[in-house]
Amino acid sequence: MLNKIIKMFKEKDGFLSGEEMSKRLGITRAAVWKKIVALREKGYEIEGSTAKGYRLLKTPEFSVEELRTLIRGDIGREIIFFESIGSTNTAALELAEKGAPHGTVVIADRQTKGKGRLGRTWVSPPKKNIYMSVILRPELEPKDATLLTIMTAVSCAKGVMKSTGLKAEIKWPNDLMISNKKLGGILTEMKSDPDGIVFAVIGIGINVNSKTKKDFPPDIQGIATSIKEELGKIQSRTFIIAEILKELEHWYKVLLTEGRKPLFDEWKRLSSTLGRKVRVTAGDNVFTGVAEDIDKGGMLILRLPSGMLKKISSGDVTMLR
Ligand code: BTX
Repeated sequence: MLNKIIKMFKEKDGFLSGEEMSKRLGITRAAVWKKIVALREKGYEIEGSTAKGYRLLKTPEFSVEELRTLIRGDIGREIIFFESIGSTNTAALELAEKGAPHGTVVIADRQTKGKGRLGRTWVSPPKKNIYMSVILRPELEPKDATLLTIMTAVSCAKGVMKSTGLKAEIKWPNDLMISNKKLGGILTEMKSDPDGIVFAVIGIGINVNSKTKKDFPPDIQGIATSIKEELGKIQSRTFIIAEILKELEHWYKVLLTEGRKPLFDEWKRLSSTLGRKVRVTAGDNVFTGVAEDIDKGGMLILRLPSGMLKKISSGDVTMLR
């Protein structure tokens, strides 16, 4: 119902009368008033005039109701929002296990146990950044799960670019970077059986309005950035999420209908890794070389100083020059 009211406000520039709203929504004028109060509590600035009705002046920086009005496709048709949760990925895995449909999105204002890869922590200051997980049910083999990470990285970089104008780059395998600092990360988890992937959860963390010095511990301050820090002003998480979900919808279809080539071409255009001298830490092994390419499974192809090629399935990349 709140989504409908927001949509009605957006369709009209001026005031909406209480009578018109009550007619269109099929509720009493007293009930309309209650909905207006609920929206104001969520941060919407709504002017009320006895003679003219209601007019929307300002929407909050993040609103799940507004986000729902911006979704057109399968991804995000169902959005589950938590003010606080351990990890949106863990919540999404549980929901997927219980049968949540393809495209279900879990979003939180705050994570108390945000997860990175390999048991690391994703620092998640409240009400500032994007913490979001998307449930997918792709017809893919588990060995191709990296395609989902690649697809998500492309969608995030393009979504950030379209909503903010910032040119985010992708550092293999799962980092979103701006000026060599970490803007975001992707964590793909899945359940599979002998027939293939049963479901996958792609977790997206993007620093939107965090202040690195204030919101992050000292060990991350030197390596992290946020959209606000790059642009100098608060950005709306609603619109950034909406653009990312739109991109995901697009690239998921491209992957299923045209295969991986267009996706890989776009990834390569957005990559900050290829062509660079890098050090890759993969478990106990450290390799240095030039990042030449990714193979069709998303593995990094490194040209070692000996001239030999080495394929790496996962690891942490440091740029050397
Ligand atoms: P990663 O293992 O590549 O990166 C984790 C590392 O990044 C940490 O060890 C730390 O050094 C650094 N780091 C931690 N928090 C931040 C931050 N906010 N900004 C920049 N650097 C940071 C990357 O793992 C995958 C992250 C996925 C996060 C999303 S949030 C929604 C979903 N739910 C969940 O629990 N995880 C995902």
